[in-house]
Amino acid sequence: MKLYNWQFAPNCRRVRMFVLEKGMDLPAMSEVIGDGLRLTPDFIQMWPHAIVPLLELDDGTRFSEAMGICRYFEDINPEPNLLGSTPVERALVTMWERRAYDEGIIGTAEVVRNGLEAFHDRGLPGVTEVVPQIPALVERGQGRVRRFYDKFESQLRESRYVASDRFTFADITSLCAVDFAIFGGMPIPEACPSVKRWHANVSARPAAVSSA
Ligand SMILES: N[C@@H](CCC(=O)N[C@@H](CS)C(=O)NCC(=O)O)C(=O)O
Repeated sequence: MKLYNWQFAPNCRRVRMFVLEKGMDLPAMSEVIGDGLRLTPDFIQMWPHAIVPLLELDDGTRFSEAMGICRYFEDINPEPNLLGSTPVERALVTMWERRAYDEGIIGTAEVVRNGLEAFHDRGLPGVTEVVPQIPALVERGQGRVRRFYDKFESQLRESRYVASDRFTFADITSLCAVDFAIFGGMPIPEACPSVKRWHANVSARPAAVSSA
């Protein structure tokens, strides 16, 4: 089994942290970022979807999408459960994990991909042709991340963890989202003390430290 990885990328960290929380060893990893923070030509030729994380099984089956990869790891190694152990908990984990991805990670991606010179002409991931940056998306992304922080503040005022009374994949994606937002110049606002408390708590987990 091989995990095609970009160490800095938040979506790859979602998978690395999930595997470590499972108590599994990380699969063999192949770093796919070359010059100028670009996927290497060899990787794109092998995987024209041009996106990581990508998992390759020993029989040659390949699949990307962090959620799909983590679902595979949960199925082959069910404990500790991270995707929900009842129909209701699974639905809640899916909902909060998706919100963290759509609002936190994608909101920050809008800011970074449309604002940083390193992503000039690469406004979208998973696309190999030129995609010009749209500067107006920086402000829109910042608004999205502000709403993400507000929504998670309300939730974490009521709950120790994001989706449940225990740690789940929703916390993993939320942590990756917050750390990516911090990198993108959007630290946790002072008005979000519950997010700060939760962030300090989950950041201290060994899997959080080792996956960073
Ligand atoms: N929906 C995908 C998103 C994956 C994604 O956006 N990956 C980024 C890194 S975080 C990527 O492959 N970027 C390639 C590039 O920028 O060329 C998932 O959840 O795994």
